Amino acid sequence: MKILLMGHPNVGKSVFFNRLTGANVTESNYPGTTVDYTKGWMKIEGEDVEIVDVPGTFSLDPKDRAEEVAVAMLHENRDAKVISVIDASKIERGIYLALEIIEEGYPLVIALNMRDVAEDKNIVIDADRLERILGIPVVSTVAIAGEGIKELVSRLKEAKPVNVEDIIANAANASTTESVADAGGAA
Ligand SMILES: Nc1nc2c(ncn2[C@@H]2O[C@H](COP(=O)(O)OP(=O)(O)OP(=O)(O)O)[C@@H](O)[C@H]2O)c(=O)[nH]1
Ligand SMILES: [Mg+2]
Repeated sequence: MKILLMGHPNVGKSVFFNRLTGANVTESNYPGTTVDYTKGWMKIEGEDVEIVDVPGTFSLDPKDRAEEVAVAMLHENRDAKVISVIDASKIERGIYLALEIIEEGYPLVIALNMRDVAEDKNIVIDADRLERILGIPVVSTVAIAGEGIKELVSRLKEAKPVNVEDIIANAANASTTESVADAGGAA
């Protein structure tokens, strides 16, 4: 199995990578470019799994060479699972990339990283609710402290392709349920 760590620049992908892999990592130059990336290995339930620290990208519509490499790496690995690392304090920006990757049919889990930074800004994200809407695992993490990493790994087996139409339907349902609940509460 191969796992791609993907997300915006500076969201903690490499901290995740270092926590997941051991000493056995190799840094390579993506062919024909000056863009470097790192890959390594870990064992999950006895299986050797390759982990790739993909260069940061804001979207799948690349704006520079590093983003081109990130998108190419995704497309070269059609059978990979993706750990989508999102800065929980800037979730509305990060979720867009995750949705693009979901739309292309990749099985994905979301790490809502930097929960500590989000909390400092009084941002609290209901990971369970987001998980119900997206239909894939969403785990809050603080990568620098190792928090949530084990849970994230244990839930990788639940990563599955989801239909964007289903997500839209779930989101519509969730907001209806919420407004009904709010109305009930106010009555
Ligand atoms: N407070 C806090 N800082 C974090 C957390 N995770 C990572 N960081 C810090 O955020 C910065 C960026 O982390 P990196 O792992 O280098 O981010 P990256 O996604 O690999 O960035 P690029 O390789 O540039 O795309 C570093 O200073 C990390 O120490 C977290 O959960 N909480
Ligand atoms: Mg990095």
